[in-house]
Amino acid sequence: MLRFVTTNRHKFREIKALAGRFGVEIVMVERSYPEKQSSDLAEIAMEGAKRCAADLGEGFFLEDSGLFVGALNGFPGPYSSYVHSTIGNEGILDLLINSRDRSAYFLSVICYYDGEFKVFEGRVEGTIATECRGRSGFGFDPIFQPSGHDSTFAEMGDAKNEFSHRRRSAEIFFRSLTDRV
Ligand code: ITT
Repeated sequence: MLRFVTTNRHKFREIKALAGRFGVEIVMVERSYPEKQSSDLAEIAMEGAKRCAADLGEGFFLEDSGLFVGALNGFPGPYSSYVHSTIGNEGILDLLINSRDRSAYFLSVICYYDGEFKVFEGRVEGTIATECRGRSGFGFDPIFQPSGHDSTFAEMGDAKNEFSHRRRSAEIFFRSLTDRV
């Protein structure tokens, strides 16, 4: 049984579904941890895990993720949670109103502690839609359209979990666990 330290129930739900495919059971440990200020998500995840390791011991992981918008030089990136709760999806759409470059990507970094700190990354490329579309998912899902698809993540329902950034980081992570058995 692995512990996933997060306050975000959507992230937990997505990762739990993926863990099940590898026969890995996870439980949510709902707690926040201080997030280091850095432009590097891996560094933020690693520092967060170090803080948690002191009292959680071995056998837990956490995940740091963000939306990186090309025309905004990677903003909001590590500030995604704060930016979503302040200016939200409409705020990002407004910032891009005159922009022809609508490229963006989502990045997910998992840090697992089993006595050592191990990092697993997943990334998905896409574009920022011109309006919010869809009602499923969370965060920036209504404005993110993954490359090769006509729908936003929020229009895809559970299909998002087939090729999202989180799917990619989690799959490498869970595979590394099951490969060892
Ligand atoms: P924890 O740190 O407690 O796990 P959090 O929501 O604060 O939860 P992050 O610090 O990693 O998580 O912030 C990531 C933010 O990026 C998240 O709150 C969303 O606004 C956005 N985000 C990340 N993954 C996303 C996804 O799959 N779909 C939509 N938005 C996403």
